[in-house]
Amino acid sequence: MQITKEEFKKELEQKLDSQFAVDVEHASLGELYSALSNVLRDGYAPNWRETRIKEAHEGKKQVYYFSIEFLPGTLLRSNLLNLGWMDTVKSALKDLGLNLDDIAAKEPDMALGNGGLGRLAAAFMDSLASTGYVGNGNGIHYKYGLFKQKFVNGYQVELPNDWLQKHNHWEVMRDNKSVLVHFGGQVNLVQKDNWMTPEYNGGYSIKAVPYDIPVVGYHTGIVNTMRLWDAEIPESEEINYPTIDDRRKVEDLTSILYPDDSSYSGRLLRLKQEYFFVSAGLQSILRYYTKDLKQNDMHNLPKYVAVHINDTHPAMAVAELMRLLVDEYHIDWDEAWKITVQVISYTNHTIMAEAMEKWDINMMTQLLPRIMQIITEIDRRYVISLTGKVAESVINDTRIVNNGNVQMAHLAIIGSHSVNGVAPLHTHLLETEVLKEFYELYPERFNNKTNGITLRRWLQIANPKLSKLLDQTVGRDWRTDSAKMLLLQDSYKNAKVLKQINEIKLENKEKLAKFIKKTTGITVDPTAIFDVQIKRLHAYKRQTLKLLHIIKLYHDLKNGIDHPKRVVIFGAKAAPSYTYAKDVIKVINEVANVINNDASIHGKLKVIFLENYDVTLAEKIIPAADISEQISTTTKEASGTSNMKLMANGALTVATMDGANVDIAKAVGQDNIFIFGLNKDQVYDYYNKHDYKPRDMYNSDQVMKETVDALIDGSFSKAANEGRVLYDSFLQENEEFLVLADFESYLQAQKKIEENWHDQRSWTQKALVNIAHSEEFNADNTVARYAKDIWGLKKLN
Ligand code: 26M
Repeated sequence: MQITKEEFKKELEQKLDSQFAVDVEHASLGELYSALSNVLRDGYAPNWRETRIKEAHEGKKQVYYFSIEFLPGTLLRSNLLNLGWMDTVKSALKDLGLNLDDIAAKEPDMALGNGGLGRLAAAFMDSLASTGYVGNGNGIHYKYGLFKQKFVNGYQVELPNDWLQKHNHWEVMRDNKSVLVHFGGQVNLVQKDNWMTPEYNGGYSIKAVPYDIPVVGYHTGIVNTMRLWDAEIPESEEINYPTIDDRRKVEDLTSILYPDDSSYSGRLLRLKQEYFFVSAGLQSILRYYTKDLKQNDMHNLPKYVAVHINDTHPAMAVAELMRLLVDEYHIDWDEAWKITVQVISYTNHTIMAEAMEKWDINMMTQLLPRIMQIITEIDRRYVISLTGKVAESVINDTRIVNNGNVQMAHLAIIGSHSVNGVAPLHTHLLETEVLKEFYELYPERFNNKTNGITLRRWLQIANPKLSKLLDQTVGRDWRTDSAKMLLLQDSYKNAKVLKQINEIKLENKEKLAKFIKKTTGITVDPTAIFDVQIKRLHAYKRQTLKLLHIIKLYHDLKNGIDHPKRVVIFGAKAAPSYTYAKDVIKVINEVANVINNDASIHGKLKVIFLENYDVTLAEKIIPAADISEQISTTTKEASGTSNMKLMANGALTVATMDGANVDIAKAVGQDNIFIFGLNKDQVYDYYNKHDYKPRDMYNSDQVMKETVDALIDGSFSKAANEGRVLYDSFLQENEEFLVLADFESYLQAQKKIEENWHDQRSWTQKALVNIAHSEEFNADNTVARYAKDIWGLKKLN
């Protein structure tokens, strides 16, 4: 539905009046946000209703994307953009003396995810709706999102993120679509009507209540649904929960998002969360299939439904779908198994062993007795099917139930028809190293789907000026057909375009500089190199390598060796229980303090660690970046996605040949990226031969020694203990992340960056090539490949 400026103004005034009894002039920004979002809701509501009717009517296959995390950030501007209202509303607000950005800043960031995995899920939602597919999200309606990060004396402090406190203006609670999820008790199988039927003794049910959040497609008229489940006490059981404390125990189930993205915790509540949203989601799918689509033959389920599991967190979907088919719909086991495997597909997001989920059998038996029975049966049949055909060791390594644990990745692989990695190198490592034995058993299941990003958010919304320049140089079509962005290369030698790219970058840097001043009090020079590393804090991502580079630069400057002016900007949250990552934060903050306050270096180097990195902050930082730091230990970063966002905004990448950096290098060519460090074979050589001796490197390299020693020689005395922890970690024999092994090579790459910086014209040309080729990482295309190769979807008419 389109709207004129005058219509919009009238609607806004009416909403302000009816909701708050104020006029535009007296409305607060919060009131304006609320009224504006309500006008917008009225705008897309008909599309949302019609999409549902169309779906049911056309009966096309739909994908359900199961993810324990969705990280959409804020939705006001993306809904405005996708509905086609952005320009009209911006200009109408301007007429009223208002600014959209000020109003949009009132929206709480919907941070229901940790990082890459959750953000990818949100990007896929947007891309499905924007390219014409019916795709549904299925997840958890967490009361508290990912913690808010503050620094106190340089230490990370975590505060609750009460994003719902101010009400989520987009969601609709649909009580009539609630389902019950059963936990605990005992199960006996009894013969009933010729069928082994489970009889439950004891246990309890929790009511799963869906909150539906619209996913507005870009100029498609499609509005899909992201369904997030909340836990409540079933009305019939209120009597069993007489106290507030009792009630709280139920509500706790969906209360917090686990803030760890790199190691599994084995906690009972997490297991409950996983089963809760999986069971609720599958029940609601089957209800739709039978009631709305009026299908009665479960054998046709794979023609209508694809269930995708985002990492192993929803892997219980395999067992739960089996339970529903066998116990509730009385489908024979073998038939049910075929259906299940055809319906389910799985994405792996990590090769880090400590992140592989496993659940204790006893815990699972107590919480989910029927699910544990089913998993045991799947495992038993799996073992039988391979006995005598492959080596016993292969069976033992790949079976689901082993050493008192349920291996969730094994359940996911055995129960899916498709297993994909998220970048070619990552998929290759899955096939040849991490999941080698599975790859030999099921080669046809493995495939790669390189990650992508939402260019709508990271260009159109975050960088409107660069977007406009693209309009002027390649035409507006790039906004729907990103391949058109490649045409920007025709302007490679166009002085005017190069100048505009430069000016836009400078304006974005000025804006960020103001933000930095406001939030940290520190003055930074917008003409300096803005060198950016933004991602979760993790040893393998090596914020520590950046830190060593900073210390090296500082030493040089103090010794009269000149460097171009540089502002290093970090954004990173550490998992609250990850002490090493927290030590890194403390050290960076104290190093920053010393450097930022050392007048003797004349402001040539500034180090800014911005608090509370989230999607909202990313939108401020990314358009202002000159350098994108992608410096993980080769083989460890499955893909990375900040690398893609930063290149799209014209930052040049300094990177190891890891994850999707490999593909970025291929896309832009060696001249337009700064590659350094060990390659995958060299890394695996160290791992296999156990002969990485960082202390020898340190002893034989004076520069390295001086740099690393600064961590313990009193230079940064406020982080003496934490500095020692880092120092020891770097020098440990066979240190897993090979920090010092890449030190020299990293310095070389940074030297090259400085040389290039002096030639501004050639720098901007490189930026231009990066912007043009970022189209290769458009999530719309990623989703198109999932839709075709894995899910078998057709677009809505
Ligand atoms: C698991 C159990 C308990 C608590 C938390 C978790 C958990 C949550 C998130 C584990 C891993 C989680 O995320 C991993 C992740 O974000 N991986 C990243 O996925 C991106 C999208 O594919 C990739 O680009 C990154 O390289 C990869 O690190």
